[in-house]
Amino acid sequence: TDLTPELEQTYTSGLQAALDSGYHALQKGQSAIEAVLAAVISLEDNPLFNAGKGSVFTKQGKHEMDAAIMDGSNLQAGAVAAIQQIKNPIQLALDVMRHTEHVMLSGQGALDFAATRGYTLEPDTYFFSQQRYNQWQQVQHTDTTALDHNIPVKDKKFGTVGAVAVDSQGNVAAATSTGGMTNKQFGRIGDSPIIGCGTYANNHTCAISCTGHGELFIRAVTAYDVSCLMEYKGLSLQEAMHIVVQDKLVKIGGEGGMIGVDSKGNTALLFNSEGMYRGVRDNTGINEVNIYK
Ligand code: SD4
Repeated sequence: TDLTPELEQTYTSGLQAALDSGYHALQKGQSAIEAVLAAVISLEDNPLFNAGKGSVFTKQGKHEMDAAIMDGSNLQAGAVAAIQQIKNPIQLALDVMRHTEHVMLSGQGALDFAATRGYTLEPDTYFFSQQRYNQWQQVQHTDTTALDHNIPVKDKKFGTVGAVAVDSQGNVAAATSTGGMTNKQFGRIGDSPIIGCGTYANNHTCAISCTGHGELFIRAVTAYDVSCLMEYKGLSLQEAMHIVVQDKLVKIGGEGGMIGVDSKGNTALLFNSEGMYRGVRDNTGINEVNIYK
């Protein structure tokens, strides 16, 4: 691995903490939605990952975040796009789902809505991390929209965060949150908040959360494509995800990966990128965190 033992340990405990917060929500009898919310909030609050605190820098040196959450039991969804200064974008996405008649709010409109729900704005400095700043410095004066490729440890994994869960009722949910891509254009929106692209959940098929080069994930309609392959071709989650990640995305140069779960509790975690930090926990005793290929 290209990580120092210390950094490796920090990533591992960050992932485990997120898994635990999601799992404990389920143990308390909460729904899959509450579980993915808890897991993603834990990752947004962790500056190691590219979501909430620790989000990457835009070309203008700001942090613009996207997030979405979806309930597979009724196909309800909420999303926010290109928002600044919100500590937990995934919470705001859930509020859009629960307290508006809309699915997605962006920019200032999303912030106006947040104010009506009692959110306060964090200063830009809250989102700062040296690692993301260094990354941005390397590409700031170019036209490159860097993937998360250039951090000092030469880590080529993406930092977007996501969670999928199934609860005891067989309801699935998915949540994704991201700062997007380093040096992205002001106003650029990635796949994460777009239902069916970076995020999707449907009890009849699966819940999916993606990370990777968003433009390609939008064009491939990735998350819904996995669901479609299951629904209309009768494929298993693993088979469907394999086609999308290892074949369809690869053919158009779409680097990244995804995590998924179906209503029976089958899971799949696949990527065509150099790596993907990931973990699984369930009630049969499986509790695994993996930061290696
Ligand atoms: C995006 N999919 O905005 C995200 C990028 C990502 O870690 O995964 N970054 O395109």
